[in-house]
Amino acid sequence: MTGPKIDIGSFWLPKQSSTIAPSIDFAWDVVLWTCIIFFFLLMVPTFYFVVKYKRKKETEVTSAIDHSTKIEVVWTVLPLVILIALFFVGLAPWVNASVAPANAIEVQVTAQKWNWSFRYPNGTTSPGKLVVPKGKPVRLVMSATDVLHSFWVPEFRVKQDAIPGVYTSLWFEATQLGTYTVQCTEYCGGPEGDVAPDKPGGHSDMLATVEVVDEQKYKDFLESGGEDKSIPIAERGKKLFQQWGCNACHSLDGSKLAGPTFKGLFGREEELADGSKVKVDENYLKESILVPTAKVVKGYPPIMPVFQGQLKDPQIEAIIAFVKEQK
Ligand code: HEC
Ligand SMILES: [Cu+2]
Repeated sequence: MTGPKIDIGSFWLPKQSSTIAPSIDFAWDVVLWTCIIFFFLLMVPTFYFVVKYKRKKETEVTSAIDHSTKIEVVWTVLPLVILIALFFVGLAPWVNASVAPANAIEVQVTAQKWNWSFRYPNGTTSPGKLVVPKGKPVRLVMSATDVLHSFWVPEFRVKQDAIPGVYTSLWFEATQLGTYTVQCTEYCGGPEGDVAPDKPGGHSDMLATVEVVDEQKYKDFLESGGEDKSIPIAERGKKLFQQWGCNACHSLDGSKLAGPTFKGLFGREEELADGSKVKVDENYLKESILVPTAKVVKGYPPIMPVFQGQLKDPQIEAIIAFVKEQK
Protein backbone atom coordinates (compact mmCIF):
# COMPACT_ATOMS: atom_id res chain seq x y z
CA MET A 1 0.00 0.00 0.00
CA THR A 2 1.33 3.40 -0.92
CA GLY A 3 1.28 5.85 1.95
CA PRO A 4 0.16 9.42 1.52
CA LYS A 5 2.74 11.27 -0.57
CA ILE A 6 4.07 14.43 0.96
CA ASP A 7 3.50 16.79 -1.92
CA ILE A 8 1.72 19.93 -0.92
CA GLY A 9 1.44 21.40 -4.40
CA SER A 10 1.90 25.10 -4.92
CA PHE A 11 1.63 27.94 -2.42
CA TRP A 12 -2.05 28.42 -3.33
CA LEU A 13 -3.32 24.99 -4.23
CA PRO A 14 -2.85 21.29 -3.47
CA LYS A 15 -1.09 19.21 -6.10
CA GLN A 16 -2.84 18.40 -9.35
CA SER A 17 -3.75 14.73 -9.50
CA SER A 18 -6.48 14.55 -12.11
CA THR A 19 -6.73 15.36 -15.80
CA ILE A 20 -9.04 18.33 -15.25
CA ALA A 21 -7.00 19.91 -12.45
CA PRO A 22 -4.68 21.98 -14.71
CA SER A 23 -7.53 23.63 -16.64
CA ILE A 24 -9.41 24.42 -13.42
CA ASP A 25 -6.28 25.87 -11.85
CA PHE A 26 -5.67 27.91 -15.00
CA ALA A 27 -9.16 29.45 -14.71
CA TRP A 28 -8.53 30.11 -11.04
CA ASP A 29 -5.18 31.75 -11.79
CA VAL A 30 -6.68 33.97 -14.49
CA VAL A 31 -9.43 35.18 -12.13
CA LEU A 32 -6.98 35.64 -9.26
CA TRP A 33 -4.45 37.65 -11.27
CA THR A 34 -7.16 39.75 -12.90
CA CYS A 35 -8.34 40.66 -9.41
CA ILE A 36 -4.84 41.35 -8.12
CA ILE A 37 -3.93 43.57 -11.08
CA PHE A 38 -7.18 45.56 -10.86
CA PHE A 39 -6.89 45.85 -7.13
CA PHE A 40 -3.62 47.69 -7.52
CA LEU A 41 -4.77 49.61 -10.63
CA LEU A 42 -7.61 51.02 -8.54
CA MET A 43 -6.12 51.31 -5.07
CA VAL A 44 -2.76 52.89 -5.89
CA PRO A 45 -4.24 55.91 -7.78
CA THR A 46 -7.02 56.18 -5.18
CA PHE A 47 -4.53 56.72 -2.35
CA TYR A 48 -2.36 58.90 -4.54
CA PHE A 49 -5.31 61.17 -5.38
CA VAL A 50 -6.47 61.30 -1.79
CA VAL A 51 -3.12 62.73 -0.79
CA LYS A 52 -2.43 64.85 -3.87
CA TYR A 53 -5.84 66.48 -4.15
CA LYS A 54 -6.51 66.91 -0.47
CA ARG A 55 -8.30 70.23 0.09
CA LYS A 56 -5.66 72.55 1.45
CA LYS A 57 -7.40 75.93 1.68
CA GLU A 58 -10.94 76.97 2.59
CA THR A 59 -11.29 78.76 -0.73
CA GLU A 60 -10.20 75.83 -2.91
CA VAL A 61 -12.95 74.52 -5.21
CA THR A 62 -13.30 71.23 -7.07
CA SER A 63 -12.52 71.14 -10.78
CA ALA A 64 -15.51 71.77 -13.00
CA ILE A 65 -14.96 68.61 -15.08
CA ASP A 66 -17.85 66.24 -14.29
CA HIS A 67 -18.13 64.13 -17.42
CA SER A 68 -15.89 62.38 -19.92
CA THR A 69 -17.43 60.14 -22.56
CA LYS A 70 -14.03 58.77 -23.44
CA ILE A 71 -13.35 57.53 -19.90
CA GLU A 72 -16.86 56.16 -19.54
CA VAL A 73 -16.54 54.11 -22.71
CA VAL A 74 -13.23 52.75 -21.52
CA TRP A 75 -14.50 51.70 -18.12
CA THR A 76 -17.55 50.06 -19.62
CA VAL A 77 -15.99 48.28 -22.57
CA LEU A 78 -12.81 47.12 -20.85
CA PRO A 79 -14.59 45.26 -18.00
CA LEU A 80 -17.04 43.83 -20.54
CA VAL A 81 -14.21 42.37 -22.60
CA ILE A 82 -12.54 41.00 -19.45
CA LEU A 83 -15.77 39.44 -18.18
CA ILE A 84 -16.46 37.77 -21.53
CA ALA A 85 -12.91 36.43 -21.53
CA LEU A 86 -13.38 35.09 -17.96
CA PHE A 87 -16.61 33.41 -19.04
CA PHE A 88 -14.83 31.43 -21.74
CA VAL A 89 -11.86 30.64 -19.52
CA GLY A 90 -14.35 29.10 -17.04
CA LEU A 91 -16.63 27.49 -19.62
CA ALA A 92 -14.11 25.03 -21.04
CA PRO A 93 -13.20 23.26 -17.76
CA TRP A 94 -16.81 23.45 -16.59
CA VAL A 95 -18.10 21.63 -19.68
CA ASN A 96 -15.27 19.14 -19.39
CA ALA A 97 -16.00 18.51 -15.70
CA SER A 98 -19.74 18.15 -16.32
CA VAL A 99 -19.69 15.49 -19.02
CA ALA A 100 -18.07 12.16 -18.19
CA PRO A 101 -16.43 10.15 -20.98
CA ALA A 102 -18.66 7.33 -22.21
CA ASN A 103 -16.17 4.64 -21.16
CA ALA A 104 -16.01 5.80 -17.52
CA ILE A 105 -16.11 3.19 -14.74
CA GLU A 106 -19.28 3.83 -12.77
CA VAL A 107 -19.19 3.70 -8.98
CA GLN A 108 -22.23 4.22 -6.79
CA VAL A 109 -21.55 6.44 -3.80
CA THR A 110 -23.75 6.55 -0.74
CA ALA A 111 -23.30 9.25 1.85
CA GLN A 112 -24.80 8.99 5.29
CA LYS A 113 -24.07 10.21 8.79
CA TRP A 114 -21.06 9.93 8.99
CA ASN A 115 -19.52 7.78 6.34
CA TRP A 116 -19.08 7.24 2.63
CA SER A 117 -19.57 3.89 0.94
CA PHE A 118 -18.71 2.87 -2.59
CA ARG A 119 -20.22 0.17 -4.74
CA TYR A 120 -18.68 -1.16 -7.93
CA PRO A 121 -20.37 -2.56 -11.06
CA ASN A 122 -19.45 -6.15 -10.07
CA GLY A 123 -21.11 -5.81 -6.66
CA THR A 124 -17.95 -5.15 -4.68
CA THR A 125 -18.69 -2.75 -1.89
CA SER A 126 -16.16 -0.75 -0.03
CA PRO A 127 -17.08 1.35 2.97
CA GLY A 128 -14.81 4.33 3.52
CA LYS A 129 -12.39 3.51 0.69
CA LEU A 130 -12.63 4.35 -2.98
CA VAL A 131 -10.13 2.43 -5.09
CA VAL A 132 -9.63 3.61 -8.66
CA PRO A 133 -7.19 2.73 -11.44
CA LYS A 134 -4.76 5.39 -12.60
CA GLY A 135 -5.42 6.80 -16.06
CA LYS A 136 -9.04 5.61 -16.36
CA PRO A 137 -12.06 7.91 -16.13
CA VAL A 138 -14.28 7.17 -13.14
CA ARG A 139 -17.83 8.45 -12.81
CA LEU A 140 -19.37 8.63 -9.36
CA VAL A 141 -23.14 8.41 -9.08
CA MET A 142 -23.96 9.77 -5.67
CA SER A 143 -26.86 9.86 -3.30
CA ALA A 144 -27.42 10.38 0.40
CA THR A 145 -29.66 8.46 2.77
CA ASP A 146 -30.28 11.16 5.37
CA VAL A 147 -29.08 14.74 4.94
CA LEU A 148 -27.08 16.76 2.42
CA HIS A 149 -23.43 15.79 2.13
CA SER A 150 -20.75 16.98 -0.25
CA PHE A 151 -18.00 14.91 -1.83
CA TRP A 152 -14.67 16.64 -2.26
CA VAL A 153 -11.18 15.53 -3.24
CA PRO A 154 -9.05 18.69 -3.34
CA GLU A 155 -6.24 17.12 -5.41
CA PHE A 156 -8.73 16.12 -8.12
CA ARG A 157 -10.46 19.54 -8.07
CA VAL A 158 -13.88 17.90 -7.96
CA LYS A 159 -16.71 18.61 -5.56
CA GLN A 160 -20.37 17.68 -5.68
CA ASP A 161 -23.27 17.53 -3.26
CA ALA A 162 -24.83 14.17 -2.41
CA ILE A 163 -28.54 14.69 -1.90
CA PRO A 164 -31.22 12.39 -0.39
CA GLY A 165 -33.56 11.02 -3.06
CA VAL A 166 -31.62 12.45 -5.99
CA TYR A 167 -28.67 11.16 -8.00
CA THR A 168 -25.86 13.58 -8.66
CA SER A 169 -22.64 12.73 -10.41
CA LEU A 170 -19.10 13.82 -11.01
CA TRP A 171 -16.16 12.28 -12.79
CA PHE A 172 -12.39 12.41 -12.71
CA GLU A 173 -9.39 10.64 -14.14
CA ALA A 174 -6.56 10.27 -11.66
CA THR A 175 -3.09 10.93 -13.04
CA GLN A 176 -0.91 9.99 -10.06
CA LEU A 177 -0.69 6.89 -7.89
CA GLY A 178 -1.20 7.57 -4.21
CA THR A 179 -3.69 7.98 -1.41
CA TYR A 180 -5.94 10.99 -1.15
CA THR A 181 -8.57 12.11 1.31
CA VAL A 182 -12.26 12.51 0.56
CA GLN A 183 -13.78 15.21 2.71
CA CYS A 184 -17.39 16.07 3.28
CA THR A 185 -17.63 19.81 2.76
CA GLU A 186 -21.22 20.23 3.82
CA TYR A 187 -20.99 23.45 5.76
CA CYS A 188 -22.74 22.29 8.87
CA GLY A 189 -21.71 20.84 12.21
CA GLY A 190 -22.96 17.58 13.61
CA PRO A 191 -24.33 17.33 17.10
CA GLU A 192 -21.95 15.51 19.40
CA GLY A 193 -22.99 12.01 20.26
CA ASP A 194 -25.34 11.79 17.29
CA VAL A 195 -24.16 8.27 16.49
CA ALA A 196 -23.13 7.09 19.93
CA PRO A 197 -22.46 8.98 23.17
CA ASP A 198 -18.72 8.41 22.91
CA LYS A 199 -18.46 9.09 19.21
CA PRO A 200 -18.86 12.68 18.15
CA GLY A 201 -20.08 12.92 14.60
CA GLY A 202 -20.21 15.63 12.02
CA HIS A 203 -19.53 16.30 8.36
CA SER A 204 -16.02 17.40 9.21
CA ASP A 205 -15.32 13.91 10.64
CA MET A 206 -16.74 12.28 7.57
CA LEU A 207 -13.55 11.24 5.85
CA ALA A 208 -12.81 8.51 3.34
CA THR A 209 -9.75 7.64 1.31
CA VAL A 210 -9.21 7.41 -2.42
CA GLU A 211 -6.52 4.98 -3.45
CA VAL A 212 -5.22 5.44 -6.96
CA VAL A 213 -3.62 2.13 -7.97
CA ASP A 214 -2.35 0.46 -11.12
CA GLU A 215 -4.58 -1.68 -13.32
CA GLN A 216 -3.57 -5.01 -11.74
CA LYS A 217 -4.14 -3.84 -8.16
CA TYR A 218 -7.52 -2.49 -9.19
CA LYS A 219 -8.48 -5.90 -10.62
CA ASP A 220 -7.29 -7.59 -7.42
CA PHE A 221 -9.34 -5.17 -5.37
CA LEU A 222 -12.50 -5.93 -7.35
CA GLU A 223 -11.90 -9.67 -6.93
CA SER A 224 -11.36 -9.34 -3.19
CA GLY A 225 -14.80 -7.84 -2.76
CA GLY A 226 -13.19 -4.80 -1.19
CA GLU A 227 -12.02 -6.65 1.92
CA ASP A 228 -9.23 -5.14 3.93
CA LYS A 229 -7.07 -8.16 4.80
CA SER A 230 -5.25 -6.34 7.59
CA ILE A 231 -8.35 -6.58 9.81
CA PRO A 232 -8.92 -9.96 11.57
CA ILE A 233 -11.33 -12.09 9.56
CA ALA A 234 -14.05 -12.49 12.22
CA GLU A 235 -14.00 -8.75 12.87
CA ARG A 236 -14.55 -8.10 9.18
CA GLY A 237 -17.41 -10.59 9.34
CA LYS A 238 -18.97 -8.65 12.19
CA LYS A 239 -18.74 -5.43 10.19
CA LEU A 240 -20.37 -7.08 7.21
CA PHE A 241 -23.08 -8.50 9.48
CA GLN A 242 -23.96 -4.91 10.42
CA GLN A 243 -23.32 -3.25 7.07
CA TRP A 244 -25.49 -5.67 5.14
CA GLY A 245 -28.28 -5.46 7.67
CA CYS A 246 -28.16 -9.13 8.72
CA ASN A 247 -28.56 -7.89 12.29
CA ALA A 248 -32.09 -6.72 11.46
CA CYS A 249 -33.22 -10.36 11.25
CA HIS A 250 -30.54 -12.34 13.09
CA SER A 251 -29.71 -11.82 16.77
CA LEU A 252 -26.50 -12.82 18.51
CA ASP A 253 -27.99 -13.33 21.97
CA GLY A 254 -30.37 -16.19 21.26
CA SER A 255 -33.50 -14.09 20.83
CA LYS A 256 -35.75 -14.81 17.89
CA LEU A 257 -36.11 -12.06 15.31
CA ALA A 258 -37.43 -12.50 11.76
CA GLY A 259 -34.72 -15.13 11.29
CA PRO A 260 -32.95 -17.66 13.55
CA THR A 261 -30.34 -16.40 16.01
CA PHE A 262 -26.66 -16.89 15.20
CA LYS A 263 -25.96 -17.85 18.82
CA GLY A 264 -24.69 -21.43 18.82
CA LEU A 265 -25.51 -21.77 15.11
CA PHE A 266 -22.29 -23.37 13.92
CA GLY A 267 -22.34 -27.13 14.43
CA ARG A 268 -26.02 -27.13 15.38
CA GLU A 269 -28.37 -29.73 13.94
CA GLU A 270 -30.91 -27.67 12.00
CA GLU A 271 -34.40 -28.89 11.22
CA LEU A 272 -35.58 -27.79 7.81
CA ALA A 273 -39.07 -26.94 6.57
CA ASP A 274 -39.23 -30.17 4.56
CA GLY A 275 -38.65 -32.20 7.72
CA SER A 276 -35.04 -33.20 6.95
CA LYS A 277 -32.10 -32.37 9.16
CA VAL A 278 -28.80 -30.76 8.32
CA LYS A 279 -25.62 -30.11 10.26
CA VAL A 280 -24.58 -26.46 10.12
CA ASP A 281 -21.12 -26.36 8.55
CA GLU A 282 -19.31 -23.96 6.20
CA ASN A 283 -21.06 -25.25 3.10
CA TYR A 284 -24.50 -24.94 4.65
CA LEU A 285 -23.75 -21.39 5.81
CA LYS A 286 -22.47 -20.32 2.42
CA GLU A 287 -25.49 -21.78 0.66
CA SER A 288 -27.88 -20.24 3.20
CA ILE A 289 -26.40 -16.80 2.58
CA LEU A 290 -26.19 -16.94 -1.20
CA VAL A 291 -29.43 -18.82 -1.90
CA PRO A 292 -31.53 -18.76 1.28
CA THR A 293 -34.40 -20.74 -0.22
CA ALA A 294 -32.18 -23.75 -1.01
CA LYS A 295 -32.69 -24.97 2.58
CA VAL A 296 -35.33 -23.16 4.60
CA VAL A 297 -35.19 -23.49 8.37
CA LYS A 298 -38.31 -24.98 9.96
CA GLY A 299 -40.61 -22.42 11.54
CA TYR A 300 -39.44 -19.47 9.46
CA PRO A 301 -40.87 -17.91 6.32
CA PRO A 302 -38.53 -17.79 3.30
CA ILE A 303 -38.11 -14.03 3.46
CA MET A 304 -34.35 -13.69 3.55
CA PRO A 305 -32.95 -11.61 0.68
CA VAL A 306 -30.68 -13.34 -1.83
CA PHE A 307 -27.02 -12.33 -1.51
CA GLN A 308 -25.81 -14.17 -4.60
CA GLY A 309 -23.92 -11.68 -6.77
CA GLN A 310 -23.62 -9.20 -3.92
CA LEU A 311 -21.33 -10.80 -1.36
CA LYS A 312 -18.01 -12.11 -2.68
CA ASP A 313 -16.22 -15.24 -1.46
CA PRO A 314 -13.83 -13.38 0.88
CA GLN A 315 -16.83 -11.70 2.46
CA ILE A 316 -18.73 -14.97 2.88
CA GLU A 317 -15.63 -16.43 4.53
CA ALA A 318 -15.47 -13.48 6.92
CA ILE A 319 -19.14 -13.87 7.85
CA ILE A 320 -18.65 -17.62 8.42
CA ALA A 321 -15.70 -16.88 10.72
CA PHE A 322 -17.89 -14.46 12.63
CA VAL A 323 -20.76 -16.97 12.90
CA LYS A 324 -18.33 -19.60 14.27
CA GLU A 325 -17.49 -17.21 17.12
CA GLN A 326 -21.12 -16.97 18.24
CA LYS A 327 -21.05 -19.87 20.71
C1 HEC B 1 -35.21 -9.84 6.09
C2 HEC B 1 -34.64 -10.67 7.14
C3 HEC B 1 -33.29 -11.31 6.90
C4 HEC B 1 -32.11 -10.70 6.57
C5 HEC B 1 -31.85 -9.23 6.29
C6 HEC B 1 -31.11 -11.72 6.56
N1 HEC B 1 -31.67 -12.92 6.86
FE1 HEC B 1 -30.70 -14.68 7.07
N2 HEC B 1 -32.47 -15.65 7.39
C7 HEC B 1 -33.70 -15.01 7.50
C8 HEC B 1 -34.73 -16.01 7.72
C9 HEC B 1 -36.22 -15.74 7.87
C10 HEC B 1 -34.06 -17.26 7.77
C11 HEC B 1 -34.70 -18.63 8.01
C12 HEC B 1 -35.39 -19.11 6.76
C13 HEC B 1 -34.41 -19.62 5.75
O1 HEC B 1 -33.65 -20.54 6.06
O2 HEC B 1 -34.43 -19.10 4.62
C14 HEC B 1 -32.65 -16.99 7.57
C15 HEC B 1 -31.65 -17.95 7.58
C16 HEC B 1 -30.32 -17.68 7.56
C17 HEC B 1 -29.28 -18.66 7.78
C18 HEC B 1 -29.50 -20.09 8.15
C19 HEC B 1 -29.71 -20.06 9.65
C20 HEC B 1 -30.03 -21.38 10.32
O3 HEC B 1 -30.49 -21.29 11.47
O4 HEC B 1 -29.84 -22.43 9.72
C21 HEC B 1 -28.08 -18.01 7.70
C22 HEC B 1 -26.69 -18.58 7.87
C23 HEC B 1 -28.37 -16.63 7.39
N3 HEC B 1 -29.74 -16.47 7.33
C24 HEC B 1 -27.41 -15.64 7.20
C25 HEC B 1 -27.71 -14.31 6.91
C26 HEC B 1 -26.71 -13.32 6.63
C27 HEC B 1 -25.21 -13.56 6.67
C28 HEC B 1 -27.38 -12.17 6.36
C29 HEC B 1 -26.77 -10.84 5.94
C30 HEC B 1 -25.81 -10.85 4.88
C31 HEC B 1 -28.79 -12.45 6.49
N4 HEC B 1 -28.95 -13.75 6.80
C32 HEC B 1 -29.77 -11.51 6.29
C33 HEC B 1 -33.96 -13.67 7.39
C34 HEC B 1 -33.01 -12.72 7.08
CU1 LIG C 1 -21.49 14.89 5.32
